Amino acid sequence: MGILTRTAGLLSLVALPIYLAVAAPIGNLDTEAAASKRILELQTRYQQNVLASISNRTSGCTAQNIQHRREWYVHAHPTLPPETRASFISAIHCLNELPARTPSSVAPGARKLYDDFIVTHIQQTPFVHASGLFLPFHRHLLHLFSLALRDPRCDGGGYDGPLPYWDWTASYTDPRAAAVFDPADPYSLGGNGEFVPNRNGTVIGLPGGRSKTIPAATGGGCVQTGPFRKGAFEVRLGPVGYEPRGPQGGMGYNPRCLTRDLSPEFSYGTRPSAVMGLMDGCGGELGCFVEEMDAPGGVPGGVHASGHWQVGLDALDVYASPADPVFWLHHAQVDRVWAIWQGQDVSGRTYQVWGTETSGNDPPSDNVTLETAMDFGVLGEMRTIGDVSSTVDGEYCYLYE
Ligand SMILES: *[C@@H]1O[C@H](CO)[C@@H](O)[C@H](O)[C@H]1NC(C)=O
Ligand SMILES: *[C@@H]1O[C@H](CO)[C@@H](O)[C@H](O)[C@H]1NC(C)=O
Ligand SMILES: *[C@@H]1O[C@H](CO)[C@@H](O)[C@H](O)[C@H]1NC(C)=O
Ligand SMILES: [Cu+2]
Repeated sequence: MGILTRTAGLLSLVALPIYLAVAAPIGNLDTEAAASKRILELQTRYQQNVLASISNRTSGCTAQNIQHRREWYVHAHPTLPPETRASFISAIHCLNELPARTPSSVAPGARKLYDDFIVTHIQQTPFVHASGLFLPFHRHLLHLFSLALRDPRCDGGGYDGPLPYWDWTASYTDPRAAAVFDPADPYSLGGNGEFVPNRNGTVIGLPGGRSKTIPAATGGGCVQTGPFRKGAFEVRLGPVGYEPRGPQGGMGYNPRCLTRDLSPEFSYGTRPSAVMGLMDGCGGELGCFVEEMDAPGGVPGGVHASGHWQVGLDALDVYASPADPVFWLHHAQVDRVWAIWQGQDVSGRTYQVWGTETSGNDPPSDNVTLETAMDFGVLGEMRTIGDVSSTVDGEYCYLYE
């Protein structure tokens, strides 16, 4: 976070055109363009390898019935048509209306089915971030969410399509330019939070008792546009990971608007070359891959945290971040990067494990194995790491494109 990026933040406050505001920190456009191209090459190889590995199957997950998870909306990539995005958004609204299954003794603030996902994420945070459970846990959480979106009680039977992802490498120069946050598109996830001048930074608590101040960026208040704007979408649980915390440790009833604070400083952490640093820099070593991916955000920083931090506020809360629906698209992209990495060497990488059972290994815990179980609370049965390692061998059947 050097002088250059801070300059970009100041420029953006005076509302210069986006390309000017972000010109300073980009560094090397050619490097990033080359890295983007290389990611697509690795994705093609992953697709070929995974499809080859299932080419002889006549039942289960086959090349014919595999689901294709696509990007939300980027001009150069396969895109989701507006009616698909509308259906996805409307199913999220539906989950935010259906009753919660979480007992009020566990989380008095959990009122709606959407809250069940936030509760499980809050409860599991001490185990599933900066640990050997990070990627496996979130892969299954996404799957459970995609199943929940098909609730027959929702209009039109909910959303039964593949989960979309947000390719944050495409908008690394400024998340305000990302299609997912396009305030003018009624089928985006809505724009920035309202700009609040003179805000203090957000002090976030990280697992293991550490904390970090995230400087105020370009928003800071309620989301004003799109389907999750103030008045159209309610957040109830949290905050847990920053002040002022919600009642009862963030599990109490705290109805409020969704907030965002899009940051062109932290989006630099999700530039294409950061992904290539994982892919090329770590080779076939899962430990390197996970540690780099899940490192704190910023520059340099891990792509996972930088994805959260560039959205800010609700999405920044390590515990309650599923409160912002962009969580699902961000984590699908994290899962995509893992899947592409696994797919470079299907037999050598798919069932690798690394790390321990606690965040930052605090308190010290055992190394995980393929038999290590993960708890999803009211959302579903336990799963082991081995159950969720492959996107085509177990209960999943999807390919990223
Ligand atoms: C598919 O079947 C062919 C012919 O039996 C065999 O040579 C090939 O190794 C099989 N591929 C896989 C991935 O099992
Ligand atoms: C910012 O922090 C300072 C020092 O803690 C405090 O006095 C001030 O009221 C805060 N400002 C806002 C807008 O919260
Ligand atoms: C866990 O794995 C690390 C290497 O990945 C090893 O150094 C350590 O001894 C292992 N711990 C236990 C308790 O097996
Ligand atoms: Cu998480």
